[in-house]
Amino acid sequence: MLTEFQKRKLMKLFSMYDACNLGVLKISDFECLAQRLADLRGWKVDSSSYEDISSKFIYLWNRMRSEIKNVYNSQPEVLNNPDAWSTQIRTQVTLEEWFTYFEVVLPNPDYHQEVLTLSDAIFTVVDTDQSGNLDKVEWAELFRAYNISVIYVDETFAKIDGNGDGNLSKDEVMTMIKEFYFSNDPEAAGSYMFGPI
Ligand SMILES: [Ca+2]
Ligand SMILES: [Ca+2]
Repeated sequence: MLTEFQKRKLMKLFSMYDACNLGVLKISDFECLAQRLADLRGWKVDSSSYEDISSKFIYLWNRMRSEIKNVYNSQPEVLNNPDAWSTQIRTQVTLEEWFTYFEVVLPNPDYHQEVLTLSDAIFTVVDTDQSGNLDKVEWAELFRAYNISVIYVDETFAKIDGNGDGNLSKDEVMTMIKEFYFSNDPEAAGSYMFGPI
C-alpha cells in the first residue's frame, strides 16, 4: 500500500502529467508533453528526434493502461468498479487508477530502471545547449513544459545542485529522481525537486 506521503508525491506527478488540466489523464496529455519537450529543441513532428521522444510517452501511456487493465480484470473490487475493462473503452486514467498503477510498478525492480531511462532521455532533451548540465534557464523550461509554477525554480534548483556549481549534472538530477519516486523519507530532498508536495 502507498503511504500518504507517497500519495502526495504521486499527486504532484499526476498534475505534471495532466498537461490539459482536466483532472484525468488522457493520451492527449502524453502527446502534449512530448510536443512541449520537442518544441524546446525545435524538433518537427515528422523528425526522428520527435518520433523518439513521442514514442517514449506513448509507451508510458500504453504501459500504464495495460497495468490498470490487469488490475481491473484480476480484482475489479480493488477499483470498486464492477465493469470489467473489456466492456468499456478506457480512454482516461483517474487519480485513483494512477495510485493503483504505482502500487503495481513501484515494487518492481525493472521499473526503477525504466524511470531512470526515461528521466535520462528527458534530461537530454531539456539540455537544450547540450552542455551535459541543466542550467537554471533549462530547469525553468522543464517546469513550464510540466505545468509547474516557475516560482519554485530557484529553491528547487538550489536543493538539487549538491556541489553548488550553478549547474545540475545528470548525477545530481538522477539522485533526486530516485528519491522522488522511490524514497518514503519526508526528509529526502528529492521529494521536493518539483516544488512543494
Ligand atoms: Ca545545458
Ligand atoms: Ca551541480
